[in-house]
Amino acid sequence: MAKHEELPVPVFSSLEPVYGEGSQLEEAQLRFGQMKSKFLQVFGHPPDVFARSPGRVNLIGEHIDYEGYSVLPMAIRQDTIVAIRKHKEGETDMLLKLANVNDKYATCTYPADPNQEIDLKNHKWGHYFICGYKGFYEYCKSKGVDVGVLVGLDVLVDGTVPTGSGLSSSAALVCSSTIAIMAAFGVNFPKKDIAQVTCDCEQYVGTLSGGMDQAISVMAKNGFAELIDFNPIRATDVQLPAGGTFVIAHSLAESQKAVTAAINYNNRVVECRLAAIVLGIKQGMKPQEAISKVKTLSDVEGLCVKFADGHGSNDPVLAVKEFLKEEPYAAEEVEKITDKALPSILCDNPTSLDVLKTAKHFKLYQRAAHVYSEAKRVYAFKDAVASSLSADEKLKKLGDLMNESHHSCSVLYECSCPELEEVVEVCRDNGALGARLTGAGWGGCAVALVKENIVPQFILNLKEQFYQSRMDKGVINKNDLGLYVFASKPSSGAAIIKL
Ligand code: NG1
Ligand code: MG
Repeated sequence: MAKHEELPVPVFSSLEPVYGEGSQLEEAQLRFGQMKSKFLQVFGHPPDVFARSPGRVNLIGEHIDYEGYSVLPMAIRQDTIVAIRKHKEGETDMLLKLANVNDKYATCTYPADPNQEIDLKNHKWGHYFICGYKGFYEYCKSKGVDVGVLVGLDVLVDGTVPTGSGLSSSAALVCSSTIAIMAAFGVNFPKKDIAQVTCDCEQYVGTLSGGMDQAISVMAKNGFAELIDFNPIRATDVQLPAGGTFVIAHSLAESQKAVTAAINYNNRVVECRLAAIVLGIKQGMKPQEAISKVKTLSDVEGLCVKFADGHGSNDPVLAVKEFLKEEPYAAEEVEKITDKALPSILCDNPTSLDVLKTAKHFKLYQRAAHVYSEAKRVYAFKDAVASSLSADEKLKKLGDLMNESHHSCSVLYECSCPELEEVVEVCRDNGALGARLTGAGWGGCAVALVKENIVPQFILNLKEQFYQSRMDKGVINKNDLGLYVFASKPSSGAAIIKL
């Protein structure tokens, strides 16, 4: 049997396989019905096909995907649906027309040209569709797949993943767009290839992001979290222990990923790259060799052999302590070690070069210590799940690892913010076994592991202790509370739906 990730995206002719039954199915029926009529109203034709892709919550493994390390997310039920219609031959309108169910997102139009440049100075929600559009054509070209002449596309989008929340609304949109385009052109590809293409093409919006969000959105399976490995992308099912539930709680600070947070995010990616190069050189690589070969901290992990912990395993965290200094490095200090100016080290990527315009110093020790320790926690989490511990002991261990992860994100990686610290604290005070920020951070959501039997009371307490004062101040509307704090089960991945 072909491996799950080798299979193409599943195609369904009804909503049940994706949305199950009960209220979730009813909601979905309503959404698809509304999309059909809105599509007809806006474009004068019905859509050919729909694609959907979910958001995700990362349980553990933060800011390490772009360093080549495995992460452990699960898909959530909130998703993005893209309805699409490919123009027929004879329709001369060579445009991609993008409409959104949500009035907040104005209709936008782009040329039907896969080589177009995305205007990063002028951020628009439609840019994410264009990422997928470019990625689709690049993939087809690399595989020699002929999809015919360029034609216009009509597109309608409906997303329920809260934006700027660390729940990957962006990847849900890029993945559902890419898959909808595939379906409109009558092709389908292995899920692992789509995960790679969407990961690469989301970078067109100007973030040096890793591949976690797209991988889980495309490859998730109902009922399982997934251990996602990179290079090549692979997903391994992780069955979470019984009796525990993950509760997602928004800090109500919006992480403006495409605008401001991208600066922080890209800054961390560059710091990790420099830390990796310096670690390589300190452990015997020639500067020129390190500069050309070392891209990520995982590239130099193998050099840390001297630091056996007494049990035969090597600990890169010890190498960080030995070879990097805790004080931030000035650019000149790094250049002294690398024997090369930073702009010429980072010249292979214009986004990295941009970071140098604002970054004045580089916290190599802290960033590398976070990445290596977080990578270990992901495996410890997976091992605990698979161990012979009792369900209660497992939950306790997972909670501890989540707490350690948060501490490392907060103190070493500095990707938290006061609101996230507060919501994490409130979760722990109310009996969470563990709580941590999830996603890129600098705002967005926390995820808490909570014993199933206390979940309703836990959520009530959060409402009282964290959200009530914000509702009083009008930060959020009482009726929307369910969008900001909710329990989540592992949901299914991307699908093509032909109704
Ligand atoms: P979100 O939470 O979507 O901003 C980002 C990156 C991930 C990963 C996490 C941090 C994108 C598309 N995704 O997620 O690849 O690095 O931050 O673990 O930028
Ligand atoms: Mg994102």
